[in-house]
Amino acid sequence: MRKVLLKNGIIVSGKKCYTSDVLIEGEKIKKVGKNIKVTGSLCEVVDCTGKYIFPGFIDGHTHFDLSVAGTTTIDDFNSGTKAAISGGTTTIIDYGTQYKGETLKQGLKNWLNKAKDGVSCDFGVHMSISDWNPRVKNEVKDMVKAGVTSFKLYTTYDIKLDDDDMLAALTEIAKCKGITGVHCENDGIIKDLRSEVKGTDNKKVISHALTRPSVAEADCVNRLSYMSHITGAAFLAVHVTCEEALNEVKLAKKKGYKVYGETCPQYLFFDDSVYNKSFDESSKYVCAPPIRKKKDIKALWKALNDGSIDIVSTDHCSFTKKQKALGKNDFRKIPGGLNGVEQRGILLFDAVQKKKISIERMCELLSENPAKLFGLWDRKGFVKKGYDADLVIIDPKKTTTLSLKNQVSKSDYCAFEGKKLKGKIDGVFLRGKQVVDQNKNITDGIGKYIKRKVYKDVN
Ligand code: DUC
Ligand code: ZN
Repeated sequence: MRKVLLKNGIIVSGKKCYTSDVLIEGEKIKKVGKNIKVTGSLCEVVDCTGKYIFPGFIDGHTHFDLSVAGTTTIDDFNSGTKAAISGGTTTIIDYGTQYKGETLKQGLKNWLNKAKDGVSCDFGVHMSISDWNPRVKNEVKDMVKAGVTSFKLYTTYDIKLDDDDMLAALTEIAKCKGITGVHCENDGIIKDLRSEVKGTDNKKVISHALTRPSVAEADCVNRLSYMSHITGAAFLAVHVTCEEALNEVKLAKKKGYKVYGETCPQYLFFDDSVYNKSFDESSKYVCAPPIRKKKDIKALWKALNDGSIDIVSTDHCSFTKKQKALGKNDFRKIPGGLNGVEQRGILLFDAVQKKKISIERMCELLSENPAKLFGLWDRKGFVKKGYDADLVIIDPKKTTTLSLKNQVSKSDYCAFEGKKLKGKIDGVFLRGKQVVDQNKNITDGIGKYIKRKVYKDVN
C-alpha cells in the first residue's frame, strides 16, 4: 500500500502542539510518533521541520450552486470544493434545501446531484427544512440514516417556519439525536424596516445593515435557545455576528442548554464601514446578517477565546460583481453572501501569529469542534491513528497575500483583497493523497460524500 511519511512536523491538536512524524498508509493515518522508521523504498518522505501539521479543516457552512435573489451562486460544487481544498479545507458541509412541496428525500437527491461533476474535497449535506408536514416528520429519521445528521431552519426568508412548525421540527430532530442550525433574524422586524426604506436610501448599501439590526438577530437566538431547551434539541446559532446575539448564546450555555455558536471570517475581519463606499465596493460585502460594528468584532474575538463561539465556518456564498449589481437601484435586490472558503484557514493562522487566539484554539474552531458537532468525530478532525489522513501543512515562516490573482473561487473579486498574512499553506492531503502542493497546484476530483454520525458535545 502507498505510504507517505511526514517527518518532524509540529502536530496541532486542541490540547497541545508537539513535534512528531506522521505515517500515512493508503487513506488513513497509520502512526503518529517520533522517529518512525519505514522499511522498503515505496514510501514518500516529506520533511516538515518547523512546519505545523493540522487536521484538515472542516467548513460546516457553505452554499454552492444555490439560488439567491433570482440568481445562482457563482461557485458550484466543482469550483467551490476546489477553492476549499486549496485553503486546507478537506471537508465541507453544504446547506441542502427542501423547497416547498418537496420531500426531504427529494431535497437530498437534488443536492447530491449538484456534486455529480466531481468534487475536490469530501463533503456532507445538512438539510434545510422549509415545509413541515407529517410526511416530512417521518423522514427525519431517514435523513439521519443517510448520514444527514444536521438540519437547518430559518426564521426569515420565504423558507422560514412558524413557531409551531419550528417546535415540532426541533422535537423530531431531537428524538433522532440530530443538531439544528438556525438562521436567526426576526422576520417581522426586518420586513417592517425594509418596507419603510424609500427614495435615495434605496440606492444606499448601508440601508442593508440598518434594516437588519443586531436586535433582530439577538431576539431569535434568545427564542431558539428556549425552544431548543423545551424540546431537548441541540441548537447551533449559525453566523453569530454581534455582541447582543453573543450574550444570548452565553446565557443559554450558562444555563446548561445544548446551545452552540458559529461565526464567520467576514464578521471577524470587517466592520460596517464596508457599506459606506461606492456601490460596487460596498455591495461585495452584503450578506445576511450584515457585517456589524467594531465593538461586535471585539466581542466576537473574545468569544472565540472564552468558548462562547464553538466553530468558525465561512457561509461561502459567492457572486460576481455583475450579480451584485442586480441591486444597483434597490439594495434589497443585492444577492447576499461573499467568498471565504479558501481564505478561512490562513486568516485564522495569521490571527494565531498575532496572538489573537492560540493555535490549539484554532484547531478546535476549524477542525475538532466541527468534527464533533457535525458527526465526523470518528474519522476526521484529529491527527490520530486510524483517522482519515486529511492534513494541512502550514509554514509559519512564509507569507500569503490574499488576492483575486491567486483565488480559486470563480468569483471575480476577493473580499479579503490585499491582506498580507503570516503563514502559507504548503501542502494539503485528502485521505492520504497530496492534493495541494507548495505552489498551489491542485489535484481535483477525488472528494466524496461522507455519511455522518450524530453530533457529540464539544467539551
Ligand atoms: N445569508 C447570506 O448572506 N447568503 C446566503 C444565505 C444567508 O443566510
Ligand atoms: Zn448561510
